[in-house]
Amino acid sequence: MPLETPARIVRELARRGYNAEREAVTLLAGASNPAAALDAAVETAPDDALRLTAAHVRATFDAGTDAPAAATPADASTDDATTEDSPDATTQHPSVSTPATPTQPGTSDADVPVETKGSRTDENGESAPATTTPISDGDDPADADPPARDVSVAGDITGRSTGTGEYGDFVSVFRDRYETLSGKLRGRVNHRPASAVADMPGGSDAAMIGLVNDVRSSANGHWIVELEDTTGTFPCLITKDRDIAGLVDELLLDECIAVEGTLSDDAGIVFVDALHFPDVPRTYSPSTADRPVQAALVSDVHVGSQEFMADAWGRFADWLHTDEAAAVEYLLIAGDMVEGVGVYPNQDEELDIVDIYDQYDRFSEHLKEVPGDLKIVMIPGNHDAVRLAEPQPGFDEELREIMSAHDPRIVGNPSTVTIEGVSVLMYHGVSLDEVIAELPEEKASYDHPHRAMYQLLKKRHVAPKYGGHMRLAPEDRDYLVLDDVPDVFHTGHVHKLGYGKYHNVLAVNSGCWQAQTEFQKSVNIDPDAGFAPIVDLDTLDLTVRKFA
Ligand code: D5M
Ligand code: FE
Ligand code: ZN
Repeated sequence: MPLETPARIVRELARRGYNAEREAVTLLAGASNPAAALDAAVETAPDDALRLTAAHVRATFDAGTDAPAAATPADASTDDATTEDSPDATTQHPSVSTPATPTQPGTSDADVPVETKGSRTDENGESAPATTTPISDGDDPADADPPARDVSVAGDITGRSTGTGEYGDFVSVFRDRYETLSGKLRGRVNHRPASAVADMPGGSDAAMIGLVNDVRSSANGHWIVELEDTTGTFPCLITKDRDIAGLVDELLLDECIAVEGTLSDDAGIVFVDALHFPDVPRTYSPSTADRPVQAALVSDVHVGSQEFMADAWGRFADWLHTDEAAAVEYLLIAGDMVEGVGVYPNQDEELDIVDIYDQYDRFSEHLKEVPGDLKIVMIPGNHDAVRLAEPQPGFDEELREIMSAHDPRIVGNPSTVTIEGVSVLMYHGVSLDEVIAELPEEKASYDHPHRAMYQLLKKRHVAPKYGGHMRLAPEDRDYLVLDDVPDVFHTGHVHKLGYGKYHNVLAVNSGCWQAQTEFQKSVNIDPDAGFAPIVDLDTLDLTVRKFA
């Protein structure tokens, strides 16, 4: 097998039982005879080495076994694009040979199917300096371990599930939802419990905080929103001619809101003047990294599906080995690693791999194509082999073992992971289908999935509406609440690329690596496949790269 691309080198090293430093791979790719250089480097490495370092490779070069074909490894990979089996490598493949050229084919605005809400950078302005190699200092490469990349995790159900699915669990989860979210609203309204509102004199000012229990229209076209708190329920009337009537179509059952208004003369209903969502403060100021470092945000790989785009994934993995991607130190994967089995009716007709464990084996092989020093974080999705009900715990021991090659951090769905001081809320996104189905087109749609994400931020809950698509596993608390505001919100699931900023929070729905399925064809879902959104963690700017 010719070893002209970094991904092939990584695969070959993995086959021989080695992880590799990114710089080691770059050096091997730059050798005049990569295969011979790889053989020599493996020879040179100590028997107990698990990780091939740049030092091992340099040692073989110094010994004269092989040498870089050109002055820089990057130059040496110039002909990669022509040897790749990509049908249109010249137009779509991000160049691996010329870092930071003024115009990158495949990364122009035309490739990005959605709006930019001011968060995107100039496509080239933020690429990593071509000359930096942050992985090793080069002076003392013998012990050049990558910098410790600290990933801290919050809100992860993994190992903490206590739910038995009994009625009492639902009571505690909704009580916790109410407690947490009403806390966000308490300072803004002078609210009374439902039971107390009923006892107030007619005509009083009245405010309430509750979970939306029902929304119905009255005979004359006004809206009656029934709110529930821990003391009972109370009806609230929103008249159709008020501005706030425009917010009624955003309401989802079970979300927490506050209303202010006047009690009717018979004290039977509140006439609403103002409606509040828990929301993210407009002035929210996200944290950023204190060095130039990037994270790639992907999801929905769907390995095992006939439509999994192995070539596009391979190009992405190759690109991650280039100097241009040197600052990409994190890879976050927001669910649907594999296609799974029995997820949807007739899904088996489009399976390439029918056994779920074989799917994870193959996924793991594809994951090995990315640089071994990337810090990988992953959560499961609805196609993965964990319980479907949310919050979903991270993969079990058997699956972790299969995917252990790059020592990924495996957490539940949802989880908030903090990298370089930036908190990233990772959520697969099943509730997005619901939000898009229920809200008017301009507020949430498959073409603008980030707008549906804005709604979740506004409601401070990743899956407000219980029932329908969303299955809830009741736990002792509501893991789906956004108690803290994240700096970045990362979802997938709907297979559409979309991103923008909501009250300074960067929302990214990351597309997929699966071409259109028969089902998607039948319902006109046109997936955005083969894109990798790359976030600058020091500025929260986003660049989208296309590999399909
Ligand atoms: O789902 C990808 C997207 O496609 C998501 O918006 C749900 C939708 N989808 C895909 N297949 C089906 C079927 N069979 N029924 C309903 N909705 C579907 P993902 O779960 O990531 O494959
Ligand atoms: Fe998916
Ligand atoms: Zn999904």
